[in-house]
Amino acid sequence: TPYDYIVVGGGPGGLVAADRLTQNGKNVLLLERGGPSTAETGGNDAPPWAPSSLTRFDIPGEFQAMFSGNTYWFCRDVASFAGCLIGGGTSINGGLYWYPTDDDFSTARGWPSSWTNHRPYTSLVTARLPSTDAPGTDGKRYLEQTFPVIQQMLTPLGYSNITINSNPDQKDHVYGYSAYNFQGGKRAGPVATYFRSAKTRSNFKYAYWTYVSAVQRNGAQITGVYTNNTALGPNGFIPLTAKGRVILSAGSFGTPRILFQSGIGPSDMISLVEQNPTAAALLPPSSQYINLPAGENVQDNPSINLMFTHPSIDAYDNWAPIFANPRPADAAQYIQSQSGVFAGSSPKVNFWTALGGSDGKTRYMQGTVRPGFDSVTTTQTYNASQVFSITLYLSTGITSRGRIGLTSSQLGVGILTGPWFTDPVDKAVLTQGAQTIINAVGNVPGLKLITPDLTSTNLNDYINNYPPSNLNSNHWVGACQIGAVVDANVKVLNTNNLFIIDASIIPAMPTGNPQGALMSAAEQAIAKVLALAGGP
Ligand code: 6FA
Ligand code: ABL
Repeated sequence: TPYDYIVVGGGPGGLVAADRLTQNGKNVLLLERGGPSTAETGGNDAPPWAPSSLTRFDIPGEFQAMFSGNTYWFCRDVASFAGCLIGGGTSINGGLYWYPTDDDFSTARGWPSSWTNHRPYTSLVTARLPSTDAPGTDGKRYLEQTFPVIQQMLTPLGYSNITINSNPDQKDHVYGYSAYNFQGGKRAGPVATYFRSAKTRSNFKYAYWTYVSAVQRNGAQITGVYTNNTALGPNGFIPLTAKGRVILSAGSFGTPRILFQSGIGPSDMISLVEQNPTAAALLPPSSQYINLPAGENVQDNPSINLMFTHPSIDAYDNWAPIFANPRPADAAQYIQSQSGVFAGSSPKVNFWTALGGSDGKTRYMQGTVRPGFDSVTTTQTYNASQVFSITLYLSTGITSRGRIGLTSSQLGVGILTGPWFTDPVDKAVLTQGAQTIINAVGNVPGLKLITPDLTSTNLNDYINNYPPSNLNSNHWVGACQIGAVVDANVKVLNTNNLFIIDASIIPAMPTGNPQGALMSAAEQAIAKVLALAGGP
């Protein structure tokens, strides 16, 4: 059967799009390469201590366990973390959720002027998915020992304590409890909101385990999608209706790959596709290639970790036993009432500040504070049960950009040019911001910085020697940015009916972890697609 709209990818971008399209009466097919996540989507991968209705994707406190074991939820053919299951990144991420700032959608950040009025769209998102900074059903916070420590550190620097999402535009010298997109003590996000309502409509169909390799295209006109799911059409080909449209929502790595395999993108990328016989067979004739900078000029926050100890901290056994052998009282409390430590993920406190650079530009620095650590490097003895980490991210205002794309004719995707610190001013500003935080250690009795170990190294060397892949924050934007790859209606340039709605259209790094800004952008994008004449 031909469809009016085929949405490729069930991450936050695709789920917002599919829900609004079906709400407006359109016939929609959503194709997701992965499988279920939370229990309501058919998932049953629960920790041994929990009933199958509480999967690892439902339980926020299982977040740190996403990085060990058989991590089948990450895309195997993406050389960076990317969620390959329904919900995309939102089914496996830390759940930090920030309402966007006005600046995030400003022309200064690369948005067309028709996009700067984001608030009505942000309100649509926050009405369906309000944030919470006390995620359990009992409204209490747990494992919050880092909060008073951070408070004592930052207050003398002039920071104030705010409810972060009550004041989205206040991002200078502020801190507060971490806010999440969880509901009722469980991971919620777009799956428990947009996907849930789309599924109630008869004009909505979706398929898991369906990998889209390319769109079929006759010049500017898309006529269908090529998939590996032969149950959906002969050889897995699914046609569009005459006025039909395809929306690519396969994420920052997945969407450019589909473009390349459809003969859209830089010539070096398409030539790798030509070298792969299976993929080459699906390309349009070379006279129909569309040269667009897909994958180029991407951004991701450069981030570094600082590790500390303080006698008041409970490092929560560094989250190691949470899947197999959690603290019994915490597990029991969570099963009984979806409250306690497991109702939240690892980040507990966030802060932001504005920093000036030698180029006269303002950049924002975000701090994310969590009990536990990734890797401590120190010559000092320290008490591992008292360690907490501050991840410092440089966000809005960063000037560095890089490139992602195909790494070989095997068509895996990854980072071609790291986007971190390509502009030395970004590095200098993050170093300056980190120094200010380190200088505040003395504000708190008993607080010790253990990494970087300043008895054996200095901050500049620590940052200069930081392994580039560890600077990765998983916050990729810009690969198919508005103005360069898509137009102001998110239509791929030089095509009639191919659209993109995912993080790749965002032209520059938003102020916080991006899923809130992305969902607002998706609401705005789908409204523009629906309003655009010529569609089904
Ligand atoms: N963002 C936040 O705001 N807060 C966080 O705490 C946070 N944490 C993390 C995190 O801990 C990790 C480990 C990662 C990887 C990301 C985090 N992010 C966080 C970033 C956030 O999750 C992403 O910015 C966000 O999910 C991006 O949304 P998109 O819609 O752009 O893309 P996704 O990758 O989420 O979804 C793409 C979907 O398409 C997936 O379901 C994938 O399986 C599917 N897909 C890909 N290629 C496909 C294909 N060829 N055919 C069919 N389906 C395909
Ligand atoms: C995010 O937005 C980042 O993308 C994640 O990298 C981050 O989680 C979460 N939010 C929570 O702040 C960290 C984990 O806490 C680390 O243990 C892990 O090593 C790191 O992600 C991997 O990038």
